[in-house]
Amino acid sequence: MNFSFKNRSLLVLMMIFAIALVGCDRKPAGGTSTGEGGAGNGGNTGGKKTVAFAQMENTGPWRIAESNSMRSEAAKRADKYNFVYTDAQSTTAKQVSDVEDLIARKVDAIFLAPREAEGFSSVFQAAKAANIPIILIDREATGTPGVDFVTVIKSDFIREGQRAGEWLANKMNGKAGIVELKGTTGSSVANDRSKGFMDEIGKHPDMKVIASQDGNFTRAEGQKVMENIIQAQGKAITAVYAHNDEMALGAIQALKAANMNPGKDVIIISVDGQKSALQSIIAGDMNATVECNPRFGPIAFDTLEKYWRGETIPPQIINEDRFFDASNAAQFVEEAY
Ligand code: GYE
Repeated sequence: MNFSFKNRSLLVLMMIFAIALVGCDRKPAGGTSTGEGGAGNGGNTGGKKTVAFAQMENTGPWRIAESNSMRSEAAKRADKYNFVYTDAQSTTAKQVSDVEDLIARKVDAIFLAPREAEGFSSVFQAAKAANIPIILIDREATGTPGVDFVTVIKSDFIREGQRAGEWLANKMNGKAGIVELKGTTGSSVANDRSKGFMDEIGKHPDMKVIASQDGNFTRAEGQKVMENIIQAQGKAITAVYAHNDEMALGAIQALKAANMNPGKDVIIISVDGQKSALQSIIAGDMNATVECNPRFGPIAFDTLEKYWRGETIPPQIINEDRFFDASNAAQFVEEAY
């Protein structure tokens, strides 16, 4: 769908006319538009809409911050919404059935943070048939925005990987033995953070990834995987690129236990920007982290309301992220999660 600017303006004009003439916007799911805000069929909602957040898991500071942001934004708009929260406890199949249940219960809209990219096409179809908009937040899933789901709101994960690679190549003067600790296999974010990083370090022939393993975004698994890699590679390791702060903090523990010197002999860079990572930078154990903002609540609800008003929603909405290292960690540690 490649509209020219002129066509698009025409389309916008036509939409304004259509809204003015018919005086209706997109119907809330359930179809029972009441004229007083459309209660949908999400239970006895007292005139409010029921909006759900299907979370993949709720472990680690990043995800807890995301859940809290969604919850507190719903609370701020409690005059309009009832909020339903589901936790798939790190299982993609459970997340699919959570969404199926929400559709069966006829909620008015679903925010979905998909654990893996694949597996959601059947629920996209079911939601569409039930006229329930799904907005993806935080990760991508296979499907077409505007068709299978409204849009996806996320960070630019390829860019995050590139920024980490750029920073590391510079810090190491183009020469390093790198351990890559990857995020959950099958997630869009792990693929992209790898790709961006590899593209960047590929410009430097002596920047070599000597081990790359899945640490599932958790501190415990990051530590365990790092312990094994230290056994195999020892002093050949001069840098760690972890796909999130939790795994980087696990790797730091493993390095310390092996009497290696994280932050100095082994340079550590990761992604997220959680409070304990900034503290670790201040302490000199971690070196840098690319920010990935978990506070989706305001933008997620604003986007849904725009959709319901009939506004055009872009296929992707990309969050702006910052970069933290020893030069600014102290400045931002207080506001971190
Ligand atoms: O970086 C990580 C989390 O999907 C962007 O998942 C998110 C990532 C985040 O568990 O810490």
